[in-house]
Amino acid sequence: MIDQTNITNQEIEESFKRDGYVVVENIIQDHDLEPIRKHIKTRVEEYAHEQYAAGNISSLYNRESFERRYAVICEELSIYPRSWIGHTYGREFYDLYNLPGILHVLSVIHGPEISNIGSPALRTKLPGSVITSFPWHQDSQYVDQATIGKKERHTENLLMVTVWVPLVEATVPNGCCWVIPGSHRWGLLDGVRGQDSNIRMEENIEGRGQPTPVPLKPGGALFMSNLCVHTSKLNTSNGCRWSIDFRYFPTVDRNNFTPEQRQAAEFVRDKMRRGGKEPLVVLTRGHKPSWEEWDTANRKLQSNSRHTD
Ligand SMILES: O=C(O)CCC(=O)C(=O)O
Repeated sequence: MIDQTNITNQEIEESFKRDGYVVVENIIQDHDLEPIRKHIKTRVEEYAHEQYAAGNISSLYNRESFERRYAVICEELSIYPRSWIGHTYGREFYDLYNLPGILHVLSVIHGPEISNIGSPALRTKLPGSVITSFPWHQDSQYVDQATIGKKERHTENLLMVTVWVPLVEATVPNGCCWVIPGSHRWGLLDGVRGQDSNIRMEENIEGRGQPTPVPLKPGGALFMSNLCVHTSKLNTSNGCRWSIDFRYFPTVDRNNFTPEQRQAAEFVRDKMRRGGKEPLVVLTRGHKPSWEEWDTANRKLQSNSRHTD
């Protein structure tokens, strides 16, 4: 584990190349995570009111902590949602993708011209939730396989980086991430997306490397290659393990690609655009979009897709 206050760029680069991931602590100031926590609290508050008004829950649970409130509501509803109940777009997300500590590490491990894919995963990992105990996978498997049961391979030779950020302390009991160091050198492995939307590997991956937990305090971030094999196990605590992860890839028009890499980068960009999300250039020697410019591009994309529906 690396503390950015006393880490050299060389150590970051070497760890990422050797292990396929690097953990950097103390890279984000706590107040920089508050807008995302506030976004979650606001939606959970609304949700509590909706469910209470519908007579589905007996209390608003407004004295519960950030970790407990959503967990208690879902417990009473007897549900384990796989996905976040709110949206994941807005100024707070633009700011998150552009946090200076994160961009610094990305500039070291990735290089000068990269974009955020435009859509994060806000994780609501609830106590006892099996559906959010993601089986061992590589992120390329999720990016490449859109259709359940259909194996597709697009991004094996395109370096993408997942940044995983805890919003509460991530521990082994509450289901922190686990990685297999060096697994990014195994290529894109066979795995398939099941009916529950989760990808499952076709081999016993734990027998092939050294599963390693990555407990992490808020302020730290885990940077993983798209080929790093990782998982997160059951949350056996009584609180929700809130976290957010987001992905970066080489900007399509600003890199010297091989034809195969260009195709892969275009695949990622086009997939995001079809879903109404414009990738956001975060590191560049050229023009970097402001929030207003990115927002306008997203609105245009969404209005075009409404007109072609
Ligand atoms: O946050 C988790 O529990 C799993 C995250 C993950 O697998 C990913 O970011 O690809």
